[in-house]
Amino acid sequence: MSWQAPRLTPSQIADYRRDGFVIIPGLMRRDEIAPLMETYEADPLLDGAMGAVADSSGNAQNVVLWTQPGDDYIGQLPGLARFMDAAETLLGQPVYHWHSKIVPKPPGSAGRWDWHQDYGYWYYEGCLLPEMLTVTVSLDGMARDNGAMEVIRGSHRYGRIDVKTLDQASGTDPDRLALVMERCERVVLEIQPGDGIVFDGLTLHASGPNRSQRGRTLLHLSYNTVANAPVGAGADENHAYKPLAKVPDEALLAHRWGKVFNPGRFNKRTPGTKVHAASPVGFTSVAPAPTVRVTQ
Ligand SMILES: O=C(O)CCC(=O)C(=O)O
Repeated sequence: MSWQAPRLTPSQIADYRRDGFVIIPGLMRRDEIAPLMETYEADPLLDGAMGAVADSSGNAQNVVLWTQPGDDYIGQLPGLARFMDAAETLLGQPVYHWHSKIVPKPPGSAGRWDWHQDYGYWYYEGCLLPEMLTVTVSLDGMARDNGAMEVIRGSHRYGRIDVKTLDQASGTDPDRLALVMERCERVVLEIQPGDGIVFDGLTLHASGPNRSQRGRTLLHLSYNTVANAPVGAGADENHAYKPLAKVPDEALLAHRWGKVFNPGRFNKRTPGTKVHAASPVGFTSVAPAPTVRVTQ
């Protein structure tokens, strides 16, 4: 196999440091993504594991989360060398898997992610330093009309901003957010299937409803530095340091996995509970938005 998975270039590293995010075209191949999308399209609730959190208007935003690596396709994703290498290059230290998510927006779904910094929540989960980031891959392409992710360029430099209750959900303190937005550019991340983004745990981000007839499905793989494993009252077992073995980049194409996901693969969520139990303000779990089979 002659294909080489991309590695960060010096100019991409410089972009990340300046902007708090960087786009990496072609981070996954479409034939690598295909088994996952075929499984999702055949069963958008992923054998009942798909959950949702309420946005500030109470709309369901679908999400499924996992923390444990494993020998299934989903379990191998966080360890893929290209993702871990990007995280270790940008954080400058060994990393471990914090958690990963699939975040679908079915066609016509209203759910949004209100503006937030991921570290706004991870702070309450016992991570003393904001040395955390997320590698995101678009599985089916995103644009303004299908709920593309948006970021605020350079917002990572403003440090941790308080999380506040926003009607039925939570998000970044709106007064502080407005001041940052006056000073920084808001960027809609319009990318193709397989393109990736890496963004800092302090980068403000959000996404809107899917007003299109196309799905919008993102894979988010979040990493923490080993030295920053959670401590104190907020620390929970799911996010504790566990070694993460690197998986060769060719593992997906070489079909070195059995099933797309094994039984019990995803973490459980109970509708009506706060997802971030340790945070004074969290996300409330609700029933998922109706899902439709996506045909494109
Ligand atoms: O998938 C998205 O649009 C954003 C997801 C997000 O911000 C999160 O999971 O924290």
